[in-house]
Amino acid sequence: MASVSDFNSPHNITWCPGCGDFGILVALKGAFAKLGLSPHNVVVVSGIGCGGKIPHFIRTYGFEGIHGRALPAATGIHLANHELTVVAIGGDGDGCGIGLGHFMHAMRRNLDITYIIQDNEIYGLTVGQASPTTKKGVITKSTPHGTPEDPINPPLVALAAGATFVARGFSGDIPHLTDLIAKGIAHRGVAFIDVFQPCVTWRKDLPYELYQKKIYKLEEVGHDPSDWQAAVKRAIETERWPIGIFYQVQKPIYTDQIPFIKDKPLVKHDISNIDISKYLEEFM
Ligand SMILES: Cc1ncc(C[n+]2csc(CCOP(=O)(O)OP(=O)(O)O)c2C)c(N)n1
Ligand SMILES: [Mg+2]
Repeated sequence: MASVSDFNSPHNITWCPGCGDFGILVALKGAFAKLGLSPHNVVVVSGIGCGGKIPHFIRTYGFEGIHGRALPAATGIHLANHELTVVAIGGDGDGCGIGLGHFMHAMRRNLDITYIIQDNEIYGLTVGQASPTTKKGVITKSTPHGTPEDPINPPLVALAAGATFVARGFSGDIPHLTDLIAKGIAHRGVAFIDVFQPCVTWRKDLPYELYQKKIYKLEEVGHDPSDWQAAVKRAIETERWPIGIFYQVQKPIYTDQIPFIKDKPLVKHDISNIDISKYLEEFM
């Protein structure tokens, strides 16, 4: 059985000192180890951004795709071999800006994959523009008078789109986040985890201390994760910021409903006797 250090990558980490991505990386490795997964059974798929570099910093199979497209790649990998553990991960810009359509469709499909948003409420890699999750009125490089837009609320999007596991974590509480990611991966169906992740360079107005002051844990207030309406009420709270599992329900997963791959992943089917020459002729 693999331990946390088995997931250590030899590459130098290029995130800013103090970046919340470090906490997410440690929690992700911890969750893999906690579940007894081995590096060769796991694929971490990202888009582009500071957070999107994570496949380089963890020793599993990995794929750093293009901006906003972590989920289409993760979907393809999962449909080719659903015996692998597939974790898609990316920034708030990646998932709620250019990738928002993919985010919603992945949630409604109930693929048995996990999707994590590294939510620092800023475009980090491109040096500090407002993102879709930046709160109204916040001054950034691209919004010198404060952003005039209301933000997207990722857990609410996931709940509206039909996700069967919706949670939020905090990169400054690694044991809690590790447990949340492990529960998300263990969930049979799509699991979405929004992670509050301080950007110490471009969001100095949103430091660890503010998260610590505002956050409370859903499991400590008697929240019922099987109640969708209660989950929505928690997701739209603004005064205090709940973390933990908002919602979890069991529904048939995508691959169980496709007879050809239900019991055998696509990659394990014998294709040696399939003649595709007639289809190729069309393009010759
Ligand atoms: C198609 C395309 N559009 C825009 C960009 C430029 N770009 C790179 S990263 C990024 C946003 C990064 O923000 P986020 O996804 O929140 O990740 P973070 O850097 O904050 O972790 C953008 C707009 C790109 N690489 N590709
Ligand atoms: Mg970001």
